[in-house]
Amino acid sequence: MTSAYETADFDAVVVGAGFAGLHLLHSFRERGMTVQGVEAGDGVGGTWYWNRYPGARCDVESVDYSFGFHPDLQQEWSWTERYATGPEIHRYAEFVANRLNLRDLIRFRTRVESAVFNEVSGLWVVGLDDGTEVRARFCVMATGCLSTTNLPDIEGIGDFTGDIYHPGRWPHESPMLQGKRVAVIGTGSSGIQLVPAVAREVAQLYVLQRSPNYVMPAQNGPLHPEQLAEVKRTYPERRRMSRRTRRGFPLPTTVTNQPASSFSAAEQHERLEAAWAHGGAIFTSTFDDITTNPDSNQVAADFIAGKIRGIVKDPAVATKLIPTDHPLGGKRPCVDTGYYEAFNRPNVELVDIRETPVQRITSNAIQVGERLIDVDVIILATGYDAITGTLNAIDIRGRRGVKLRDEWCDGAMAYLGLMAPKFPNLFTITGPGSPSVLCNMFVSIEQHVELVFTLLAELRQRGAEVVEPTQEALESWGERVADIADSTLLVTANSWYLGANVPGKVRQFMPYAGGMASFVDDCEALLSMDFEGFTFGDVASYSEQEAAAR
Ligand code: NA7
Repeated sequence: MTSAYETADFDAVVVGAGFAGLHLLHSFRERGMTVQGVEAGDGVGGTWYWNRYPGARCDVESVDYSFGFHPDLQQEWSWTERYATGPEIHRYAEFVANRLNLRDLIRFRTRVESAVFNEVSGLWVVGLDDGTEVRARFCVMATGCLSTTNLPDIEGIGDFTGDIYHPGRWPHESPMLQGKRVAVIGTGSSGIQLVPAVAREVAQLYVLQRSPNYVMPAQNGPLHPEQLAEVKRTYPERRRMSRRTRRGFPLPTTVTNQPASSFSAAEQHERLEAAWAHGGAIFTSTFDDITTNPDSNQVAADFIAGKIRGIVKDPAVATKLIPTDHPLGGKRPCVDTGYYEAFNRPNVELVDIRETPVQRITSNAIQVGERLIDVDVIILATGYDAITGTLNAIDIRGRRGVKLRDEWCDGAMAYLGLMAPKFPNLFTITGPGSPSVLCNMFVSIEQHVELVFTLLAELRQRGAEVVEPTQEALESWGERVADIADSTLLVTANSWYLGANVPGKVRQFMPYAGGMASFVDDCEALLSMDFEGFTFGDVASYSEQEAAAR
């Protein structure tokens, strides 16, 4: 029997150098373990490395969209705006990598193609696109929830002779759009951020909308030094509180824990007005039943419709911008600066492609119904194959060669969002079955990274070599995740949370919708019951079981 430690190149391999990857690399090294990071891009930052489109900005407040695990990081870094721009967040990623001296641990410009568990050595053999392999005892997928683009299959798209961009693959040398005729297809968060930024530059902007979305104002502004100093002074408590909330950041006073029905119509309006003035997607938590009670949801949705009518001067355009096909919060609410206002500009036209669909793309135009719209540039703000897309793109094989993508073909689920049976020592940070995208991603990431190291400490404590969840634990977790989602209105929208945006993808609500505080409680309860749902063993016993099974 070969010992795992004799043949491993590293104790761990971490796939991805976004924020999860950076936290993991630091944490492995801090524990005296050897680790290799692998990253497809030639820099750190993940989402913020790739998303360099005009207007890119976070929809969680900057002071909360940052690491809490290292006291020096949060004291040394100073955010300049309430909601940070993409470039500022990217600079923050670089600051973290430099400050913690992580770059030397990462192989950049290298894509992971496969990860295969060797049952004899108990090692993960990770295949890279340069033809080499890395062997490690632990393999952690820190590949991000929104990293594989969803590109529409529109007839003739290959014939277009102008430029086509996706926000998540925006050229690092930003293209000149001045004076151009530009079409944006897609009105999710990316499209909604792009539109006002691009409208200022271009000759003509066509916004091709299949479904309108609910958009709430960021009410962004500079962060004043006194505000920042107060946040820094209270950071430990702020981080602790963030884990005790649903969304992973402290709640403003505009949020009540009462249903809409406990207020008169005038009080409801007053509260919604205050939430609108406060800004951000937390508007959807103004009453505690907005995402569970259709009546409450309608009150808030009607309020937004009124705002849209008040901002957009052309009543016909305003009507088209008002969502009617999904409840507020059913799709990820968008946070903007100037989206609705952009439709008052003479060079911006809303094109309703639900009413009149795109027929095809020609060498220089998009054909919508009978109309040919001449354009120089097409921006495909059509989203991502979320949560599972990147994991399924890697050939991940566990015990007996079982493929993760086959295990997930009828619906993806990981125990606590982190581990799947038959895939020992493989971890999926913010994987399906965890709060991930429904929560501040930094809180989701930090909680999951801690969970990894809690499991590794237990492994060591037990003198075991491999940890994996049981099939029963996975199934019961999957039922819990589905039950929580079914108790909300979130399952009624054709959202990427459900995989509904990708043709052929199984329709299944992937994130844990009970909120971060509840998820933390669930995890702690299971771990306190002698690590309920996990099995700890050694490689030899697995190999013997496998030999017997054959
Ligand atoms: P989203 O939120 O998935 O939005 C994609 C948009 O593209 C949405 O309006 C879609 O309309 C539209 N879309 C997708 N496919 C097509 C086709 N084939 N034709 C026309 N329109 C299409 O992606 P984003 O990048 O904006 O945001 C993703 C997340 O990134 C965001 O929530 C933040 O967390 C950051 P649909 O609604 O499906 O009718």
